[in-house]
Amino acid sequence: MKTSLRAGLAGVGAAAAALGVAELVAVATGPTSAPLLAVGGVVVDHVPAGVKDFGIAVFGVHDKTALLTGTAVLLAAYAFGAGVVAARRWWAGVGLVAVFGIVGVISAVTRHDAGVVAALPSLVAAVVAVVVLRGLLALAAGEPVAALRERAAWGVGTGARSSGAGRNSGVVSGESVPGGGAGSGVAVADHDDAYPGEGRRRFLKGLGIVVGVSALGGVVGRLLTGRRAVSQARQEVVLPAARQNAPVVPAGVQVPGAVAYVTSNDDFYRIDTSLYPPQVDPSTWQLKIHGMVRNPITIGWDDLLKRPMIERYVTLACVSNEVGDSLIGNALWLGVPIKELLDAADPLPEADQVVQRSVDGWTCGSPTAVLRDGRDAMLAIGMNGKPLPVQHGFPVRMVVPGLYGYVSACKWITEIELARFADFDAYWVPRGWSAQGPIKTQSRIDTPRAGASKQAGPVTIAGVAWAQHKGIAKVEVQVDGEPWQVATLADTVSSDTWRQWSYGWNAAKGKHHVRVRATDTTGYTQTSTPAPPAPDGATGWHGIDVTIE
Ligand SMILES: Nc1nc2c(c(=O)[nH]1)N[C@H]1C(S)=C(S)[C@@H](COP(=O)(O)O)O[C@H]1N2
Ligand SMILES: [Mo]
Repeated sequence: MKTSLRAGLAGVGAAAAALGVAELVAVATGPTSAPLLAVGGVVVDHVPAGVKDFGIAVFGVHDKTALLTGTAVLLAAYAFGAGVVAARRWWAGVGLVAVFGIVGVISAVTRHDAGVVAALPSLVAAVVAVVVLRGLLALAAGEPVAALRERAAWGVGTGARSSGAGRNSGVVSGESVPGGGAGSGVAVADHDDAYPGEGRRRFLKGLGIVVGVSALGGVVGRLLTGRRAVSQARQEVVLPAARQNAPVVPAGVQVPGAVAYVTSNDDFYRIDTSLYPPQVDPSTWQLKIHGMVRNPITIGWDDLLKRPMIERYVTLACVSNEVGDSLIGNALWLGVPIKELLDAADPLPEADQVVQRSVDGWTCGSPTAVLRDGRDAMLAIGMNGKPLPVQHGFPVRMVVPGLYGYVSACKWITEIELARFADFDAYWVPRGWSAQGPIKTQSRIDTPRAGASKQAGPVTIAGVAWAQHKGIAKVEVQVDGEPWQVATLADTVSSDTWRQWSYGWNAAKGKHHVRVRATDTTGYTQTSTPAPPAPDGATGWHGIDVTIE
C-alpha cells in the first residue's frame, strides 16, 4: 500500500472517530450541535440567493440525505488530504484539523438558539481527531508496537523526521521532538516491503477498529438522542375534542385510481429546512404573540388546550410543487382558530404581516387580513386524529387554507410577530421567493400513469384538482388537441380541500397525449403558460402520454 494512501486513510479514520465521538457528546448538547448537522444546517441557510435551483432543491423531500451524504463525502476528502499533509508536516496537519474544529464550532454556536455548549461536540471531535490521527499515522509508519506503548503522549508532540525520499527503514526511532518542531512529520514507510505484510496488517487492523468503534459510537449516540427526543411526550398527549364533530366525509369524495382523498400521516409530504426535526416538549412550549399589537400575549400548552378547538380538512400545498407532482396532501387538522388569538392581541392597523417563527429560527409571513378573514386558519395540534407527528411540527403548527406552506404553515411555531411586509422579509423572501404566496389553481392526472399502456376501449382518466379556499368549479380533459371535455367532479368536504374528478374516455389504438385543466369558483381557468415554481408557484397544464394497444 502506498505511503500517501495509508496516511490519507489515517486521516479518514481520524475523521470517523471525531464524528462518532461528536455524536456521543451531542447526546448531551443537542443533535444539531454535532458537526455534520451543524455544518449542513449552515449550508442550507447560506446558499446564495441566486442559486435558484438549489433553493428549490432544499424545499425538496429527499435532499436532506443528499446534503448530509455530500457533506460527509467532502469531509472524507478533506480528512484524506489532512492525513497526507500530517504525515509530512505534522503541525500543518494539526492546523487542518483545527480548521475543521473551528468551522464546526462556529456552525454549531451560530445556529438559532444555540448556547455555548453547542461548541463542545466539535471541540472534542477536533481533539479526538488529532489523537487518533497521530496514532494511526504511527501505525501507518510501521512503528513497533513497543515503541508506540512507550510514548508518553500517544498523540501530541512526538514526531520523527522522515529520512527523506527513497527507501526508509520503516522503523521510526523513538526520537521525540517535544512539541514537534515545524517541519517534523511522522515518517511513513515508503514501501510495503519495509515491513513486509505485518505493518500493513497492523495498520489496517487499527484503522478497522477505529472506524468500527466510531460507527458504533455514532449509532449509539443517535439512538440515545432519539430516546431523549419528544416522541414519549407526544405519545402522552391526549387531544381534546373539537367544539363540533369533524366534518363528515361523503363516500363520493374518492375516485378509483386517484390518490387517497385523505393523506395518511405517514404518506404526507414533508418539507422543511431542518436537518433534524426540532424536539419541542409541550410542557415547556410557549407561543408569544407580540410586535405591532396593543396587547401582547404569551400562551402555554395547557392554556392552548383549554381553548375551543375546530377540526377541519385542509389541503396543504408546497410552492415548490412542479406541475403534475405530489408535494401536496390533505389532512384533518385539529386546532385553535388563529383569528381569535390575533383579535385578542389587537394588531395595529398598519401591521399587515403575521410573522411566524419556529423554534429553529425559520420564519414565514402571512397577510394579517387573510388570517382574520374568517377562514379556518388555525394553530394546529392534531393531524388525522393524532398529535402532530414530530416531523410535521409537534406540538403546534400553523395551517392556513389557501396559502402555500412557505408563507403560512410554520411548524414548531413558538412566536408570532405582527409586522409590516415593508419592514420584514421572512426566510424564503431574500432567497428569491415571493412574499405573497396564495395557492394557484391546479390539476393533476393520477391515472393512467404517464407513459402507461392500456387496452383499447373504455379507460378512466382521473385525478385531483385544487384551488384552496376558492373551490373547484370545473375540470376539463383534452385528448390529442381535440375539444376540451368536461370531467365529472367527485364530492368534497369543503372548498379548502382538493377535489377529485374523472372522465370516461373511449380510447382508440395509438399514442395519445392527455391534458387536464381546472376552473375555480371565481371563474378563473388555469393558464396554459408554463412557469417554474419560483418565485410564487408553478403554472401550466399537466399532460401525460399514453399508449393504447
Ligand atoms: N419550521 C418550519 N416550518 C415550515 C417549513 C420549514 O422549513 N420550517 N417549511 C414550510 C413549507 S415550505 C411547507 S410546504 C410546509 C410543509 O409542511 P409538511 O412538512 O407538514 O408537509 O411546512 C412549512 N413549515
Ligand atoms: Mo413548501
